[in-house]
Amino acid sequence: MRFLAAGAGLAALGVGLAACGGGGGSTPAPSPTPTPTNPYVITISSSGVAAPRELTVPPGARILFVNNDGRRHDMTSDDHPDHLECPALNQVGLLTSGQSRESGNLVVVRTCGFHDHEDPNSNNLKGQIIVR
Ligand SMILES: [Cu+2]
Repeated sequence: MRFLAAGAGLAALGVGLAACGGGGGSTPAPSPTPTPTNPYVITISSSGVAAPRELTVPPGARILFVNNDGRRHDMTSDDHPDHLECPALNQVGLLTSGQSRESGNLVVVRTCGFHDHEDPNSNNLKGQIIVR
């Protein structure tokens, strides 16, 4: 009886190993935590040009400004120098080289001009965000 019991035990163990081996290779990797992405991005290129120059967004959107230029840019709402048109844009502010920052939520349906406060006459650094 003792051998029989031992044999049954080994058989059960064998089945267990086979089942385990069969599924071992296909275990899915844990999915990484999703990074929040903002589809509304204005990028200042290495040649100091902001693009896109015109961007249409729904009310409540935030705009991510990315500074890929080698120098800093102070991105603010029109008008200059008061910056009162769309105050949420002023949250972007000073971006050093390589820095990026989001605006506040653009909740008012209107067109928001922006510019580099330190270079207010540069058309390369001006643009419009249409909130509608
Ligand atoms: Cu300004």
